[in-house]
Amino acid sequence: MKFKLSLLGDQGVGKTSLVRRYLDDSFSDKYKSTIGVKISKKQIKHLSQAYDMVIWDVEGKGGYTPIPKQYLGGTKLGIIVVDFSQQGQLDTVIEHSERLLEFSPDAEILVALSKCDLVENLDSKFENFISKIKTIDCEVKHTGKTSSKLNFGIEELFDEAIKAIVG
Ligand SMILES: Nc1nc2c(ncn2[C@@H]2O[C@H](COP(=O)(O)OP(=O)(O)OP(=O)(O)O)[C@@H](O)[C@H]2O)c(=O)[nH]1
Ligand SMILES: [Mg+2]
Repeated sequence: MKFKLSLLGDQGVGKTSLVRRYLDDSFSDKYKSTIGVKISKKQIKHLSQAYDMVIWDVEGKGGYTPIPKQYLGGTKLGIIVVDFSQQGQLDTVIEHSERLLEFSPDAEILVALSKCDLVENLDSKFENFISKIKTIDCEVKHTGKTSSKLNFGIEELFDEAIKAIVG
């Protein structure tokens, strides 16, 4: 089975870094903004079934700036990346989920809280975020703490993503 996974979120939140860590276990402190979209593929196995995951790493856009329909259309899994070291995280989730669901109404949504290595009192902030996210309209299947820099939470996040569509 082949499916499309899209990463979306504001500029510079760490979408490309998540993909790079997941696909080739590397990280760079240098920031090179994605222009348009970068598509990668990964074959995965889940419960002895093989899947072709096509990852769309979409350029960061905030503030309801339009994103071409073909970037987000046909998405089975949407990972909304939120920089957890910055403010305004809940609004970001709402904004990007609305944008995704407009083009892919059946997409499952996950939230990746990125750059958690920079966050003090991470656990209490996480609890707080989880209680707030339950109050928003769209259904979020999973929210994970991640750091591409220190390499935590990423494998788990993609595992949860796959579980969200195959059970
Ligand atoms: N400390 C820390 N920095 C990170 C982490 N992930 C990414 N960064 C840094 O954040 C900057 C932006 O990372 P990118 O992965 O390029 O962000 P992006 O969301 O793909 O950006 P656009 O393509 O412009 O939308 C880079 O300088 C990264 O090194 C992280 O987990 N921790
Ligand atoms: Mg990028």
